[in-house]
Amino acid sequence: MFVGALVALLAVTATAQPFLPGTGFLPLGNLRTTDSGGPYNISLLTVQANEIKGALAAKKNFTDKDIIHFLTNVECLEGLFDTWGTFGYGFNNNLTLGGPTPIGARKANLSDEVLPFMQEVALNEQGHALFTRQAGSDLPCPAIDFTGGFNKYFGAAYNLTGNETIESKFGAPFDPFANDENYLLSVLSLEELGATGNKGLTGLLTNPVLANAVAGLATSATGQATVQRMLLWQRRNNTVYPFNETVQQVFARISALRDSLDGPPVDDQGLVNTDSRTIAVPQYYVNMIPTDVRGLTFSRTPQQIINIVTLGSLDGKGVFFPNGLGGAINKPTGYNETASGLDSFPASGAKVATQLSTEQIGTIPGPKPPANVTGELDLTQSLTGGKDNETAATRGYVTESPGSPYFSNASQVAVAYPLKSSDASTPVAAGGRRLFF
Ligand SMILES: *[C@@H]1O[C@H](CO)[C@@H](O)[C@H](O)[C@H]1NC(C)=O
Ligand SMILES: *[C@@H]1O[C@H](CO)[C@@H](O)[C@H](O)[C@H]1NC(C)=O
Ligand SMILES: *[C@@H]1O[C@H](CO)[C@@H](O)[C@H](O)[C@H]1NC(C)=O
Ligand SMILES: *[C@@H]1O[C@H](CO)[C@@H](O)[C@H](O)[C@H]1NC(C)=O
Ligand SMILES: *[C@@H]1O[C@H](CO)[C@@H](O)[C@H](O)[C@H]1NC(C)=O
Ligand SMILES: *[C@@H]1O[C@H](CO)[C@@H](O)[C@H](O)[C@H]1NC(C)=O
Ligand SMILES: *[C@@H]1O[C@H](CO)[C@@H](O)[C@H](O)[C@H]1NC(C)=O
Ligand SMILES: *[C@@H]1O[C@H](CO)[C@@H](O)[C@H](O)[C@H]1NC(C)=O
Ligand SMILES: *[C@@H]1O[C@H](CO)[C@@H](O)[C@H](O)[C@H]1NC(C)=O
Ligand SMILES: *[C@@H]1O[C@H](CO)[C@@H](O)[C@H](O)[C@H]1NC(C)=O
Ligand SMILES: *[C@@H]1O[C@H](CO)[C@@H](O)[C@H](O)[C@H]1NC(C)=O
Ligand SMILES: CC(=O)N[C@H]1CO[C@H](CO)[C@@H](O)[C@@H]1O
Repeated sequence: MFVGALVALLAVTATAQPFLPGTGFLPLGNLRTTDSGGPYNISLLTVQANEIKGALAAKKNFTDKDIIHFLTNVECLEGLFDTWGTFGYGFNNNLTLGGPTPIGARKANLSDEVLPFMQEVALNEQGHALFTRQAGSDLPCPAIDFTGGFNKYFGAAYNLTGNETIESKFGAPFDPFANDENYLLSVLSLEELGATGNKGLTGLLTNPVLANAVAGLATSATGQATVQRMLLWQRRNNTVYPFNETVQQVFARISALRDSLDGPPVDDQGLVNTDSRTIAVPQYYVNMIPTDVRGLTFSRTPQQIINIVTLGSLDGKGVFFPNGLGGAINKPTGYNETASGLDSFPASGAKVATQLSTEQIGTIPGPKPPANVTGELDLTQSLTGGKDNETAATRGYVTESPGSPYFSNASQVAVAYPLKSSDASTPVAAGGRRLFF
């Protein structure tokens, strides 16, 4: 029966071209397997455990179809912004299914150094929207506002309150299409919501075919974001109009804003690591791939994403989505608020401020060149739990007993090829250093 179902599934999949929006959903539980190799000790994977707990709470009784519908909203936002900015036009009607042209949509003023990369990103994003259609989403793209959206979003990153706008504060509105810097900052602001949000969905989709596809969305978005970070890094000292701050400073504000809107976890990161506690690279190292201390990318729940793109709007409307998101997953609130851990985020449903405020991020120190050997030693010390003084050596999430090893020595992993040591007495292992933890 299982084999029969699989063959039938493959046959349907292989002949399902062209797709018919609104069809093609698979029954729940297809191809589920169980694993008898465990139990596994995941007690050290606190970041991942919290992400999954929060995500399961967020999933409630939403179906795979609801998740695919949610993805239509965010892939329309990203894909339309990238396609308009790069090519000067939007999706064809098979992708929008009648959704309107976003407010403020136009071709961006991009240099030849940036344009080819953004073309690749835009075409990838169109593909992502196509995936949601082929997976059965029949929701039209929602109403989207690029002009108001980016002005409110960047305004919030500058902590503008009340009637204050970017125009009233800085003398001109923010134009996301104005030049390489403004466009890249805007694209990356959204890209990493896709990267983290899509990853967060992979463990929640009941159907593994859909989960596999959404893992592809997440890895693709992460790759795109890394290219964008690199392009921004190369322009990090350029002044951003109208803020009169550098690219690096403006992006640090965006990162702090996103982190303040996604609840307790400290996950969002700037172009340089300025928070030594929670990240795989030492302080002031370049940070093209934001990860936890294990080098694993982060996840966000749909509700966290909605809280970010609507700046904590309780009804899920405003900023980029003037009429809200289509489908059942359309509010920042709505999951079990009595469960423990991150499950309760956001407790009140409102904008949640956490560890990194825009005030704290304030002035960004200039990037220091990577200090090779020092950093390597810091990493070694932190992984083995030695010399933990809550600076570069303090990573991980156990803070109650500073100084004690956070990592056990239950396992080991090779993390790097040996670097030349400035200290002649420090032995360097051949063929990769094995760190015990
Ligand atoms: C839209 O889809 C229909 C059928 O699914 C197809 O015939 C048509 O060529 C598509 N249009 C475009 C512009 O891709
Ligand atoms: C489950 O779904 C139904 C129908 O959509 C809804 O009325 C109900 O409130 C949901 N229950 C929970 C706990 O989310
Ligand atoms: C915002 O502007 C409106 C009218 O333009 C005014 O009534 C209101 O008092 C202003 N609010 C603040 C906080 O300045
Ligand atoms: C396009 O961007 C370049 C480089 O930033 C700038 O010099 C030029 O003024 C911009 N053109 C327009 C029309 O905005
Ligand atoms: C921009 O900031 C610099 C200092 O960082 C300052 O010297 C300059 O006057 C500012 N320019 C404008 C137009 O405000
Ligand atoms: C919320 O979670 C708590 C703890 O896991 C559970 O006891 C309670 O039944 C849940 N409530 C709902 C409405 O699912
Ligand atoms: C934002 O501005 C308000 C006053 O308008 C101030 O009280 C608050 O501390 C500021 N927050 C940050 C994070 O800068
Ligand atoms: C940016 O400025 C720093 C000094 O603050 C300098 O070391 C670096 O070379 C500059 N990088 C670029 C790409 O302009
Ligand atoms: C923390 O430990 C590192 C490595 O031992 C050392 O270089 C640094 O000075 C220490 N910082 C503080 C504030 O103790
Ligand atoms: C799981 O690993 C943690 C940390 O290494 C250890 O303290 C704990 O005893 C382990 N649990 C089991 C059941 O092995
Ligand atoms: C492993 O951990 C145990 C208990 O924490 C400790 O006694 C032992 O020395 C450690 N072994 C190594 C190789 O670090
Ligand atoms: C490329 C680089 O950063 N090299 C540095 C490695 O570390 C030594 C000692 O701190 C420095 O002298 C090098 O400049």
